[in-house]
Amino acid sequence: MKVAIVGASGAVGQELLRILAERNFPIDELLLFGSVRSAGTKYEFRGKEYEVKLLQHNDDFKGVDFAFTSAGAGTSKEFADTITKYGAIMIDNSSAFRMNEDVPLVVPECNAEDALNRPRGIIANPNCTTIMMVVVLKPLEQLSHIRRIHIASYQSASGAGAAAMAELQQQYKELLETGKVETIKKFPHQLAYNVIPQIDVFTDTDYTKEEMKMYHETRKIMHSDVQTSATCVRISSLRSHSESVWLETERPITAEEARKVLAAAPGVTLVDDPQNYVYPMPLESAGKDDIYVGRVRKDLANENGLTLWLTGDQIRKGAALNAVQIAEYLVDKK
Ligand code: 11C
Repeated sequence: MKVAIVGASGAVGQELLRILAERNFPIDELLLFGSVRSAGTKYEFRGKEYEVKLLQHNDDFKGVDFAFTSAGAGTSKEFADTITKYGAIMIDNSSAFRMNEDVPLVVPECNAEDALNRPRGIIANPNCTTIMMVVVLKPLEQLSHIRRIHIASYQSASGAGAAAMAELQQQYKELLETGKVETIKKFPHQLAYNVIPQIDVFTDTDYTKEEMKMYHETRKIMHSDVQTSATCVRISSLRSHSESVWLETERPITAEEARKVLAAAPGVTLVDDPQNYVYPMPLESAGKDDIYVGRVRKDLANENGLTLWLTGDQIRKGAALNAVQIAEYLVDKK
């Protein structure tokens, strides 16, 4: 396979390199692309050094089988035709095409087969908070249709990229050294020792774009009429997002039933022994592949309700790993 990574120097690009190596993805030729800033940087992959080339409108994508793109929605929109012109399958981590009817939005544990119908040669990777949640919802949907979901998310700095992670660390350093935070660029407020109830910009529904992504993307991936109301919050953990999820099903399902299907579900690890202080936490799911779920219990406020807590590494399953799993599915289908 000839594989390209667009946005190779970013947090997701770097994770893609690690995951492709770890999972032994069949690569004969690897091309790395980036902006003017990262062009010329060298990265090692399976013992060989690769230099990042400047992404341009030319024939660099000729012969490429899979192009993983993670350089923002603007770049994806601008370069989609250049990337797919010679038949490369573009697996796009940005929000550029997620809701387009002619672009499938795929989480392999939920709707892998949607990846087979891609008229534009583009497959979209969902937003991380959505990916993590639908992996857990899918086995529950098989027990009974999920009608409604309420979510409070607790999202790490990693969701805003490598520079945002560095900014959070810098803020703690500045607090220690001077007692005051000087560096606030990537977040609307100081994040160190704080909680910010805003991720992305506000829309005319008074929900943020991040919250609206959870509404629309969940319906598209699950082929469902489910209604979702989310409050997405940035917290000062470094890596790995968490979500508190309340869901309402058509028939009431018990916590025991839910635990049983979750324990058997692909991509999910059940960590649910609260009496012994055992539940998912972002520090423990950071760097791991699965979505960790626990605190499964009946919702006291809704007789058809169930509530649970989940954590997952936003850079891995929330982005790079999900993209690689889509490519693996397509390689298997060839
Ligand atoms: C965050 N979920 O945590 C966002 C990052 O649509 O792919 C991913 C944004 C996206 O800030």
